[in-house]
Order: sequence, then structure tokens, then C-alpha cells
Amino acid sequence: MAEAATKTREAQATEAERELTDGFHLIIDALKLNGLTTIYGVPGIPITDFGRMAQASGIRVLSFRHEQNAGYAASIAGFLTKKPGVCLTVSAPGFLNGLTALAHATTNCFPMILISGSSEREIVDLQQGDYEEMDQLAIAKPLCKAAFRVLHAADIGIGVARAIRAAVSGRPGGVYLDLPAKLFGQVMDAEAGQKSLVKVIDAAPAQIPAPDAVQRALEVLKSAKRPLIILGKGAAYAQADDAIRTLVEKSGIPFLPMSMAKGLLPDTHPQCAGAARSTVLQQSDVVMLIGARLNWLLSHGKGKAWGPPHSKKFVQIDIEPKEMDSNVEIAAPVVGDIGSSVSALLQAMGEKWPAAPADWVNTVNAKKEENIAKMAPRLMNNNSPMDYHGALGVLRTIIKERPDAILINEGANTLDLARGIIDMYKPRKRLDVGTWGVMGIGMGYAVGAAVETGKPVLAVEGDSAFGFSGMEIETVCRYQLPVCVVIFNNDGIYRGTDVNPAGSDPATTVFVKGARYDKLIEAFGGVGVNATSPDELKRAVNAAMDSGKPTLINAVIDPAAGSESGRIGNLNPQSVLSKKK
Ligand SMILES: Cc1ncc(C[n+]2csc(CCOP(=O)(O)OP(=O)(O)O)c2C)c(N)n1
Ligand SMILES: [Mg+2]
Repeated sequence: MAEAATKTREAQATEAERELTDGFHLIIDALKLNGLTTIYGVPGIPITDFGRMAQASGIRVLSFRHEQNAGYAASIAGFLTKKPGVCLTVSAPGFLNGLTALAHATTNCFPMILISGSSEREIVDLQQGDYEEMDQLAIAKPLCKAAFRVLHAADIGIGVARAIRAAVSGRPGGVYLDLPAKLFGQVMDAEAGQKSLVKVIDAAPAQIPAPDAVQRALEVLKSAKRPLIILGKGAAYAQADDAIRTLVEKSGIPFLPMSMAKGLLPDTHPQCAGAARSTVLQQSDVVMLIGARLNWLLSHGKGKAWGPPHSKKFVQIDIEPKEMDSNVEIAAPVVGDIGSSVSALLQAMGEKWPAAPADWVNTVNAKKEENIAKMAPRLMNNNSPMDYHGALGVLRTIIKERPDAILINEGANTLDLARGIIDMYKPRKRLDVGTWGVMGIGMGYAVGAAVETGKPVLAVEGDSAFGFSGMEIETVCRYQLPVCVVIFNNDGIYRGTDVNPAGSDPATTVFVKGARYDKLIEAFGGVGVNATSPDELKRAVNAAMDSGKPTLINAVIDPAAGSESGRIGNLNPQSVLSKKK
């Protein structure tokens, strides 16, 4: 009798359990329902079990050594897939570590959701000193596109849906989702829980440009004697590659790709004006911006780089109406998503669109050929220690032979010179420091790009730049990702030759001389190589790309080869006093 009663009670208990769900499971279900199946993060209170359960449920959960790198991985996942990349952090310090990446995603218009556990609201709001106490929602708000907090399990579905929609619709950006510790364990009826989930329909609705805006743009373009098209990373993000290529080719207009738009059309395309950048910026009379902003990277559309004042008319295609006239007058604003706008322009161009003015095209081509010829011999040197050109000449050939590989690039000289020298052949293959020129994206991007695309990754890193995320080399080894890191080791920031005039500590821009970064990866079972000549570098990178094994190559660069701040030394403020001396 007693035995039978126990059995019934057990059966009843399982029955009751089966009918309940909780915050942990609802968050997992909400993410999966919306196709968010990869999480980048760092575990700890209150999200450790959540990470475990997510992993057990089939979500790919990648653990990093620092949240900033997990955040950068999520941000680049967003750029590559047009779905929000998800980063998961613990409260206060973990959240703050992830916040830089969230702000970076917003600035760069990458869709990303930072999900952070947080401490008890009652204690946080009374400032009673909870474990990792912080009013995270308030802190995140000014740094992202939208910020939400979910307090009740029944609202998880709506909370996740709002976060997804805010991240990807219109101009994409970072979204913060605050999940207090208590939410995870909150229990509710399983059926009601399932019904509370929301599948986001048409998360990034097409935004069709107005027909008269399209006509206006074409009239301005038609009036041009020296037209130019500038492609920005918004154009790369749009994944409207065929339409963009057709528009550029149909117009016959020279185009200039911004850094992360390189490869949208090959850099070797006859219309690519990358090698004649200063000429086309100065001399063009009509410039059509496609998903490119007139920020500092384009000298705000005015000043010396742009030739005589008021010598241009701008056509701008952007999804964000507020972008128009941000720096200079836009003669023909086209507000819409890039895909819809480019298609509308193409259609309205009709069959009889005139060829681009031949004298202008010839001028651009002549300048281009001159610059390419000037550069060629420098890229073929086999100096040891290497200079930037010798080392980059080798990497340029490797990318030409492996156009599917993803190139990640950060540093100062290492960035600016690689951007100019390494041609890209396919869209969204070049990932770099972006709008802020931020150091630290390297290993996070490498992990994110390898995980999201399954393609081999070549990360070309200044020795300083690498240091910001270097510990993630363990993450690369742990997940056995096909990542080859080449560190341009010139013993420091910009150059390794600075001397402290006071003679005490080392100068502020120099590192340990002759450091062997290749030894780092050996600690985690990866392949380390010290390369002192372009030939050695070439052999090592090809071997790494062939094997797909995590590899770190210490490329020894002449410490005197670089220049202050790479190509943007002009942005450094100058002291009048030190000049007088
Ligand atoms: C987060 C962040 N901190 C600091 C900087 C300033 N900064 C710009 S480039 C750079 C490093 C340049 O040195 P390296 O990566 O070794 O490249 P090199 O010029 O030596 O090739 C630094 C620290 C930055 N851009 N971002
Ligand atoms: Mg350096």
C-alpha cells in the first residue's frame, strides 16, 4: 500500500514538473525560435547554468577569456549574418567588459544583443550593496540603440522579440537585454510559457525609397562630368552584392570601396579607383555614397581632401534619414535600405543609360596605373628584418590565391598599409577596426568569423593591437578554429625605436625588444612560427591555411619601418611649447 502511494506521488510530481517551465528554458526557447543559435560569452553568477542548459539544448555556446572579445565576436557575427550576434555576460564587471563591444556595434551599425545577468532589483535600487551591484540598464542606455529589462518569465518572449527587432530593423545596432538573476528561476505554466514566445516576422522590413528621390538622384548623376561611387560597409552589410555590382557596371562610374566594403566588387575590377583615392576625392564633381557615411574616415566630405569648396554634389543612399546633411548638403538623398534603393535606381536607369565620361575614366585609370606601378617593386623585396611592404606583398598574394579566406586587420601601420596593399576579391571578407579605429577586435572577430562562416581566417595584427585580445589565442586553440594570426612585430606602437629622454622607464610606445609571440600559442597546443623574411612568412602562412590548425606567426618587422599613427598622424594634437624648444 505504502509503496503504491509513493509511486503515485512520484508520478504526480513528474506530471506537475512536466507542465512547468522557467526563465532558463523560456530564454533558450525564445532564442531558438528566432534562429539565434550561437552565444558568445563568459560564464559566472547568475548565468552559468543558463549557459550549460543552452549548450545542452543545442545552442552553440562559446566561452571566452574576456567579455569584450566575446562581444566583438557577437558584433561581427551580426555584420556577417544580418542576424543579431548574441553576447552573454555576468553582472556589473562582466557587463561593463561587454559594453565596449555593444557601443562598438552601435557605432558600426552591426546588429548585436548583449544579454547580461544582473543583481537583485530591490537591493540595487536601494543601493544596499548587492553582489555585483549596478544599475546596468541605465548605464547601457546611452550606448546602444535600445535597452530592455525583463522582470517576469511571461515577458521573456516579448523581451527577446523586441531586442531582435530593435537590433536589425532600420539602421542596425546594439541592443541591451537585462535579465535579473531572479528571472531565470521563475516558474510558470509550460503551455502558457510556450504561448508567450514570439517569433519575429520580417524583423528588418524592406524600406523602399520614394520614386521621386530615385529620379532626383539619377538626374544629379546624369549631370556629372566626373562622377564617383563610394561603397561603405553598409553596402557590404546589405548583402545586395549582385544589384550593387550591376549598378556600378551599368553606370561605368569609378568606385572607391571603404575599408570593409573592399571586395564587394574585386579591388582588381577595372572601375576600382582605390589606387587613385586622392585624385577621385579631389576631382570628382558628383559623388554617390552607398551605405557610406561622411564621417572622419571621409574627412567629413569637405576640406583639402575634397578639392575646392562647394565643388561637389552628393547623392546619398542610406536607411537612416538623419544621416542626410550630417556634414555637408546632400543634393539627392535616397532614404531606403540599400538593396531596395539600388534596385530602384537600376530599374529607373532603363536601358539607355549613357556611358561614364571617357576623359574622366581615362584620367582615373592613368593615375591608378601610375600608383600601382610605383608600389609594385616595393612589394617584392625580401628584406630581413622585413619592412611592411615586403611582408604585405606576400600576404597579398596569399589572399589572391585564397579569396574565400577572411582577413582580419588591426594596428596602425599594420592596418593602413595592409588596407592599401592587400586586394580583396569577395564581399565581407575584410573585417577591421571600423568606425572608431579601435584596437582589440582581432581575436574576437577571428573566433566570430571562423564560427559563423566556417572559412579560414587570416588575422594580420600589429603587436600592440594583438595585445588587446591576445589571451583569446587559447579560445582559438580550444575550439580548434582555422585561424592563422600574423603579428607584425616591430617592438611597439607605430615604431619600436622611441627612447625616453628622461632615461628611466622605457618610452611609452615601445615593448620588450625581440619578443617571441609565437611561443604564446605553443602553451595551448597551437603552432608557433618565428618568421624573419618574406619567404619564411609565405611558407608559414600557406602551411597554416592548408592545415587549418591554429597558428601564430611572429613576423619580425624592422622597428624603424613604421610611421607615427600610420596614415592618420595628422590627427595628433601638437604642443606649441614642445615645438618652440
Ligand atoms: C582601444 C584603443 N586603445 C588605443 C588606441 C590607440 N592606438 C591606435 S593604433 C595603436 C597600436 C598601433 O601599434 P601596432 O598595433 O603595433 O601597429 P604598428 O603601427 O606598430 O604596425 C594604438 C594603441 C586605439 N586605437 N584603440
Ligand atoms: Mg607595432
